[in-house]
Amino acid sequence: MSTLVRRQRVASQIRRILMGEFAKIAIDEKSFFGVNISYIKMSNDLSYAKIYINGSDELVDKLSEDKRHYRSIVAKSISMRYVPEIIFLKDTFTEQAYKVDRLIDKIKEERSAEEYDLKEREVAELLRDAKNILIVSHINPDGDNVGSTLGLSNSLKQMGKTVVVANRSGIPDNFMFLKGADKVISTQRLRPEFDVIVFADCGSVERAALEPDILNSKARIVNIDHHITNNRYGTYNLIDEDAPSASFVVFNLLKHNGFPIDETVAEPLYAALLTDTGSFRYSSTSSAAFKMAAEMIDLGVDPWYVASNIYENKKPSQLKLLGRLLSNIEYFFDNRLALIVLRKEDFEATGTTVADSEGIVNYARAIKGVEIGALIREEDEGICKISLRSKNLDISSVALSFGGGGHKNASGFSLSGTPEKVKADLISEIGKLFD
Ligand SMILES: [Mn+2]
Repeated sequence: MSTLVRRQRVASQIRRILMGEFAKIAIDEKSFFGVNISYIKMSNDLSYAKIYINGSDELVDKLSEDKRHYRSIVAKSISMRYVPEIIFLKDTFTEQAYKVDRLIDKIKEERSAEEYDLKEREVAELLRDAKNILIVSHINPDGDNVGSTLGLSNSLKQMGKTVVVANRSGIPDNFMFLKGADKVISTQRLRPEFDVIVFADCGSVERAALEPDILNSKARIVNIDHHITNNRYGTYNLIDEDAPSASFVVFNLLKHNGFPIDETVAEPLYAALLTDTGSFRYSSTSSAAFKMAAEMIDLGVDPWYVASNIYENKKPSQLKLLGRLLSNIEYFFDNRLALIVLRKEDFEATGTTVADSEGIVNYARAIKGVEIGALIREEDEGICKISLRSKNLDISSVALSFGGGGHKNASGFSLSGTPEKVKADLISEIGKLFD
């Protein structure tokens, strides 16, 4: 046997014996918990073993004091004429490697922050040079869509730009109090006359449902978003996945580049932040979210005015719809999935429209023990829209598998088929998450 092989064999025997001993001690002695031998260096003549310990200085001192004891333990379980002397040393290599790793992470972080700042400046320059700007978001807009598009538009208008905000499905009633909401037009009424098209809070081009002549015009596309699933369709993609709302991305763009931010800009941006964080409840509610909210309030935003307009403005017909669906919630997988199906006849019977069901899926998630809440909403011509909400599981993968997108806790997609067919497909896909 070569001496190298022999050295390695003895080293691995010593490692096994000592690790076994450490594990025994760790039962009563906390400082031994998780202690590890990084490596063992045997002298050529096997007269001593340097044992590198991944642990505190105190621990290595303690081991060194008892090195004779450990040598005798090794002697009992190993058949050698001369048992190597044992020397315990602190393993500083692993520690250093860890420090180097942290350093590399930090450099990478700094570099990507620099890249982001650069992109922000490029987008600002593009907007500063543009004359005609179109701002859009996705169909059936939510608060973040409405607020980020209006906040951006109100600022750019103060810079003398011609700005049009358009949405295929119009603005929900409870956001009509925001300045500029009454000026939003349908995407079907647009003409291809824009230098720049800004998409805000819109994960893919298709969701904005722009007419082909608008989309294929020479306009450059700015894609401002915070969805992880955004497919980076813009000429410029300003995407901050850690942002609590798209309005947060807009706010920083305006603030860092000295664009006007008065109350008429702050109010829609705040409304967007409020709604997208679930009134500062979701895990996206970072300290940065509260800092932005504080700045908005300093600019004159009245939180109760905004919240009461958005949340305490329901029509009796909406509550009728709510009552109808609450009594029809279905449960699957030992109540881990709660499912609401809204059919066309539900809207007809209560005199409501699809827009009146915004936020309804949250009732399914709000139930004790439920991990995923789902809403299947029958829309036009055999198309269903599915909204998913989870407490902790990542459901963006389910939405992605059906061609949709979103966040970890809130995702959605559309499928063609009857509600019954869609329901069966959805349940089987969600089942995979519970396996
Ligand atoms: Mn959003």
